Amino acid sequence: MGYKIAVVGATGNVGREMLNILSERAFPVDEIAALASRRSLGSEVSFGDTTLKTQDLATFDFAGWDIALFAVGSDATKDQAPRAAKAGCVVIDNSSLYRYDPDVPLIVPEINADAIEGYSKKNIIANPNCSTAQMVVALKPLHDRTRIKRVVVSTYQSVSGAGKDGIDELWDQTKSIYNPTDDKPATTFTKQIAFNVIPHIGGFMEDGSTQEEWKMVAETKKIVDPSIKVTATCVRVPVFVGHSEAINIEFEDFLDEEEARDILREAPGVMVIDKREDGGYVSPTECVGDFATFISRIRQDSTIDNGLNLWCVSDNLRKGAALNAVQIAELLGSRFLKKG
Ligand code: 11C
Repeated sequence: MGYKIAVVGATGNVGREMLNILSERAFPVDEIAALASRRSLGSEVSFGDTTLKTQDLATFDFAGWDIALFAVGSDATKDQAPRAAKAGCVVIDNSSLYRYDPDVPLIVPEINADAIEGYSKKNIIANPNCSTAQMVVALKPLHDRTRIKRVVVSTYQSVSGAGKDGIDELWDQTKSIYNPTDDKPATTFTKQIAFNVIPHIGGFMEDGSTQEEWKMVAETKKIVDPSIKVTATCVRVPVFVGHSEAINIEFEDFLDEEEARDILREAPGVMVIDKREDGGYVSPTECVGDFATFISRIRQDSTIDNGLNLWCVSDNLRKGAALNAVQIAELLGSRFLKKG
């Protein structure tokens, strides 16, 4: 006995991870549909030991399906998610389209599981941006101990955040550096990404910040606490998978680094790796394929009264996208949906 699950955008990086994670976590599935745009029709994707042929999203009938995990851009989501939701299928959406809608819960299950109660207003639940998801997993347990006033975060975001095109661009450009006759100019990113870093993710806002930076501010407020001030600088780095973040936190009261380490060790979804020796911290290549958000370099910031610094790394395709969506589906199933 299980659920009827549709994965929308099944051929993309996040869609494929959704299928992997549903299988790895033995999600109770009665029937599964891999949906894609017409462009990808006929291609096959793996679900555990089985192979699924993609079906056409535009004509798929969502009636009788329990949950649709959406991993397509905002335009396709705008066209198709309301149709699925109206047909009675609960949409868990990885795009940014509904995240700031007051009638749509924005959920990180370890942090604000109870907010899922409101899902039935639109039959849609939003999944946060990858850089926000891992940060709030680190912030919330500390905020519960001693309120956070302000966060200053700098991100080091992998190219997979920009999809398959981002991965291909880093790969092709890196090869072309060694073979200059095969020049690969930047098309997905605004400057060369191989052997470089780019302080620009998403479009520019009027105040000079980028959309990615704005998302980290707005989503942290919605998921954790609207009173927390966040300022972010988001940077693309030549890493294939795994976002890293240097986070500076100012608390209302003093929090000792040892106590912070103990709190984080006990926190759901967190793995602390923090030894003050060579290699006693996590880097992105080590977190690929893992479910955890890794925290290292926890230390007092002595330049302010109540400050801490930490380093936070996670697989952006997993906790930042597919894993969090599947965790939401698990939460929805355990609290609200009857197995078929
Ligand atoms: C990136 N964080 O790394 C973005 C990708 O709002 O879900 C995800 C964008 C989003 O480029």
